[in-house]
Amino acid sequence: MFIEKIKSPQDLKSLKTEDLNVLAEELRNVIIERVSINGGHLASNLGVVELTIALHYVFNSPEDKIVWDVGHQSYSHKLLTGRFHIFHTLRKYKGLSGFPKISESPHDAFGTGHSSTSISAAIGILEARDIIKKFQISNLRFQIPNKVIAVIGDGALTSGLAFEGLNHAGHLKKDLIVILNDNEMSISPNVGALSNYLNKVLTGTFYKKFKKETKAFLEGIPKIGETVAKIAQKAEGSMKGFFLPGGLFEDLGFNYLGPIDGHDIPLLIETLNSIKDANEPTLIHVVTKKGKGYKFSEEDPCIYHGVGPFEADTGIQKEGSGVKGQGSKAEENLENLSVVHCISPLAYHEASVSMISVCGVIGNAGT
Ligand SMILES: Cc1ncc(C[n+]2csc(CCOP(=O)(O)OP(=O)(O)O)c2C)c(N)n1
Repeated sequence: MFIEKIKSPQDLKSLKTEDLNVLAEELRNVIIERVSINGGHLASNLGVVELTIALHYVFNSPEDKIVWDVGHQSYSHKLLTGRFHIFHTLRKYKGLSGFPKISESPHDAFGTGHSSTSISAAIGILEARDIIKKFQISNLRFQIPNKVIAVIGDGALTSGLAFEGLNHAGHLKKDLIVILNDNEMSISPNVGALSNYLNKVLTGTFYKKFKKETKAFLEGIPKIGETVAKIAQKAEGSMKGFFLPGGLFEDLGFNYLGPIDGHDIPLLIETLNSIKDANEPTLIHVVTKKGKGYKFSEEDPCIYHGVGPFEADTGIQKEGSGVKGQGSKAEENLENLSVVHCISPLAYHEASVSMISVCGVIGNAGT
């Protein structure tokens, strides 16, 4: 197995690109096996396997800082940064944390659990880097950071704190890299205006509308209009890149790339290589499938977001794992209440507080 030999991301870089898909399969198997025994976050982790490989293949952690938002998708990151041999201790007493933890590894750039903090945290690291350089501060007990990458899901991006970060980044114009991991899911399906916007981007609505309107406009120009429209149509391929999505992020001061297939490792590597030395804020819109590669979590990523122990072959949750179908009436009520969080912030708050208590009692993976 490749994964057994990877003691640090440097070892990963010695693999051929054609071996990386095999590595992705290995990572998925290790994650499914371990979560089925220890419980934990499953669907979010399975969705970012290829993205994590590509990030560590292109960047140089720990000098380059990867900041995982929420942190519930960092299992592949842990496995590729020298923690494979202790991965069996995941979420156990004195074992590996289920989230990035600064004291656990130099590769964990920021401790998380709270959602939507990654962009602001990444800006903080960049600011510190530039102050150290500007004032030539020496005798540091740590390496000066180089590039900083925030990886944030479309669910976490809907929070106000994430927008503060985008706003700040667009103002500072530093070389921040934001990876938007868009799987159209929060814990449950994502809702809201931003979600609608991203959905339009994915379905190409913007481009189609632009194309229709531009064609009509060009054709309306007397005499030369039709010819110009024909030329424009021929140039469609290249125009697509200019006029497709991302307007919202461009307006906030980001250079926008995407949407790209988040399971295509060569494409991810090529895209990351193309922007890694950019000196302006860049956002790459990556599209992934939550729960990817495991039948049960692909079919129901919501149930497999955070799970207690289960049978890996059948996906059936084990007795007392505290998830759907096992619980008391109170738990059922809380579960019903949690469904409401999509529409009512107050109900969401109440549901979160209640669910946190339930998670504590039943040993579930958490929210
Ligand atoms: C402040 C705060 N609110 C709510 C949560 C609960 N929570 C856990 S993951 C998550 C969002 C998950 O969606 P996304 O960021 O798209 O990641 P995905 O799981 O889809 O990969 C939320 C809201 C949290 N961790 N912190």
